[in-house]
Amino acid sequence: MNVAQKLISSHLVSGDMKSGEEIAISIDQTLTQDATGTMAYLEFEAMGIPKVKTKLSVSYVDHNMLQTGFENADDHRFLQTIAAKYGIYFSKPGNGICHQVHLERFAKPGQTLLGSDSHTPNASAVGMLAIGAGGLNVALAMAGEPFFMVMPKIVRVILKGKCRKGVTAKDIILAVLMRLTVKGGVGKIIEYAGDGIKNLTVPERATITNMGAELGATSSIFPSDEQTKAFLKAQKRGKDWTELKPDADAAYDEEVIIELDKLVPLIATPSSPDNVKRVKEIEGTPVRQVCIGSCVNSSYADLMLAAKILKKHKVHSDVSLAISPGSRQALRMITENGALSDLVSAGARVLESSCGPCIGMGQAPATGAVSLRTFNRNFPGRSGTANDQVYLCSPLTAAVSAITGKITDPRDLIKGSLKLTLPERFAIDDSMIIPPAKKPEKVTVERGPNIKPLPVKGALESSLKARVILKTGDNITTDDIMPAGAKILPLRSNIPAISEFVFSKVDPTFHSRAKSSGGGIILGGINYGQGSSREHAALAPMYLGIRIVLAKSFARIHKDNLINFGILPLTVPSDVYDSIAQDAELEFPSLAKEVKGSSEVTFKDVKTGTQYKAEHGLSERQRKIVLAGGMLNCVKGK
Ligand code: MIC
Ligand code: SF4
Repeated sequence: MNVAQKLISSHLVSGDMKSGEEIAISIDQTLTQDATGTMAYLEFEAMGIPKVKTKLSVSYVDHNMLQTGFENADDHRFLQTIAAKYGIYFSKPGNGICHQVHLERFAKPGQTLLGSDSHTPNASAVGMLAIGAGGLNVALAMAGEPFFMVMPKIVRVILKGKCRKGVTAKDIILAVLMRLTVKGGVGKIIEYAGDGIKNLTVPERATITNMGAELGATSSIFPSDEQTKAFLKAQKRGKDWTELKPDADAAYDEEVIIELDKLVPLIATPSSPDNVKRVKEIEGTPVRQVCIGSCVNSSYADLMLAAKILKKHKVHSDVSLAISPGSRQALRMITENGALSDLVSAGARVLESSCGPCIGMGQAPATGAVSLRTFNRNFPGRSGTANDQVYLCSPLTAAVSAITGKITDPRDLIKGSLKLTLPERFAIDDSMIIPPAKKPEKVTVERGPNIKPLPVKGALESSLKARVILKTGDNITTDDIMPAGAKILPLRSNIPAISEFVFSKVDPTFHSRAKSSGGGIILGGINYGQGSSREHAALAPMYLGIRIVLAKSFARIHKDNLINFGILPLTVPSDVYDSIAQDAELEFPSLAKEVKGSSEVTFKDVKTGTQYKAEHGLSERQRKIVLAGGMLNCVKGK
C-alpha cells in the first residue's frame, strides 16, 4: 500500500477502497477557524451531544481579527465559551493561523484530521490524512460520525534531486500547479515521494501540501520519516512520531515526475494560482506592495529567510512591505533572535499573527497596483480591491522584489548560501491554547446579537419550475459566490445579513433578483465552487431560495456543502450548458422521484420546449440528504 491507502485503511468505517466508490473514514482530530467555526459550532450544538467524541478538537481564531465593531469580538467570546463547554481546545486570537499552529502543536503521523478550512492538508506534511470540509461535516465528526468521501485516485509525485539556490518549496508546488492546473487534483490525493523529499523539512513540506488545495485535491501527503521525527522532537513532541512509509511495491493511479534541480523561481500571475510563469519572464514589472505571510508561507523558516535577505537593505520607496507571522511561536522566535528587528529596520510593516491580507482583512492594494504575495490564492478581488493584480511567489522572490521595487528573480540578488537549519528546539508556550473547562456544566455560552439561528430548508420539491438567475463561466470560486473581506466576514454568523452579498462582485443585482423571483437555479461551468470550504457559499444561496445548481463539473468541498444544505448539484454536458440562457425558465416535472430512483433528472426549457437530462451522481446516502432538504433535517431525524 501507499501512504494514503495505509491511512485510509486504518480508518475505514465503510465502503470499498476502489477509486470512485463512496467510503467513510473515522476522524481522530478536528480543527475549525472562526470564519467557518461559528456555524460549525451552532450546528454541533443543534445535535444535542454533551461533549466532542474526537481524540482532539481545536477551535482557532485567525480570520476575523479586525474588530471594527462588536461582531468579531462577540464571535470570539462565543467560540471560547462553546469550546470550554463541549471539550474543545481554544486557540486565542493572536496565537496564530490555524494551519501553522496545528502543524506545530498537534499534527500527528498516522491520524486523520478534518478541518473546516480548505488548507487543512497543511497538516498532512507530517504523514497524517488531513482533509478540508464544510463546517457541518466537521460538526458531524465532532459528534463521532465518520466522514464520507469518494475514494480518491492516488497520484504519486516523484521529486527528484535537489532544489538549486533561490528555488524553494513554493516553487515546487507552483510547478505542480503549472502541470496539473486548479482542477487537476479533483478526486485525487497527491502523495509525494522520491529522493528529493528527504531534503525537505516539515514546514517546507507543509507549503507543498497546503497549496494542494489549489489543485482541488482531497489531500496531499508526505510520508513520516526522519525529517518528521526531527520536527516533532524540536516541537517537544517526539512521542507523537511514528514512521509511515509506502511499501516498496506500492501501486499508484497516476505518476508525475518533477526534477528539482531543473526548477527555477516561479510566480502565479493574476488572477489564478495556476497562471504560473517563470519569474524571469516578467521580471522588471513595478511592484507597489509585498506581503509575506498566510498559512502557506509564514513559518519560522520563511520569516528567517525574508529577514536574512532584507538585513542591511531598505524596502524600496514605492513599496509597502507587510509581514504577518504564521504563529506566535514563529513571531516570538524572530523577536528573540533579532530577525524581527532586521525586518523592521528594513521598513517592514508588522501585522499580527493571523490570515490578515490573505482574506482581505486589511492591506487591500492601491488601484492598479501590483501586489506580490507569498500566499496561496489570488482569485479576482480577494485582496479587497476590484481588478487587483495579485501575484503569488516564494518568500525569497517577495523579499528581493521588496528591495528592488520590481519583480526580481531572487538568484540575481542573493549572494552566498541561504541554507537555514531548523532549530533543535522551537519556543514552546501553549498558554494561549485554552483547554476545555473541567466543569462544563458551569459554562454559559455567550452569544452576541449578531449570532442568528441557522436557517433550515424544507424537503426537496416533487416538481419544480424556476428560472436560471445566473449563468457563470468556468472555475467560479467560493470567493465569487460568497466574498470575504473586512466588510462581509463579520457577518459569517448571520446568514440573513451575509446573503445580501452572494455573487455581489460578479453581479451586484443577484441578491435582489433572487429575492424578487423567490430563488431559482444557478448555471455554472467547469469546477464550480473551487477554493474555500466556506459553507456560507451554499447556506446563503439556500437562504435566498436557490434549489439547484447545474454545472459542467463541481469542486469537491463545495459539492458536499450544496448537498449538506439541500441544494441539488446536477451536472450537464457542454452542449446543454451552451443552449441554456440566463433567465431561461426550467421545469423539472418529477424532481424528487428522479433523485430517489434514478441517476438522472429530466427537465425542459419552458420557452423552447427542449428536453434535457442532467446527472446527479449522488450516493444513496447523499440522495437521502437532498430529499430531506439538507443534513440538519437528516440528523434531527436520527
Ligand atoms: C480561504 O482561504 O478562503 C479561507 C478563508 O481560509 C476559507 C475558509 C473560509 O472561507 O472561512 C478556506 O480556505 O476554506
Ligand atoms: Fe487564512 Fe489565507 Fe490560509 Fe485561508 S488561505 S486559512 S485565509 S491564511
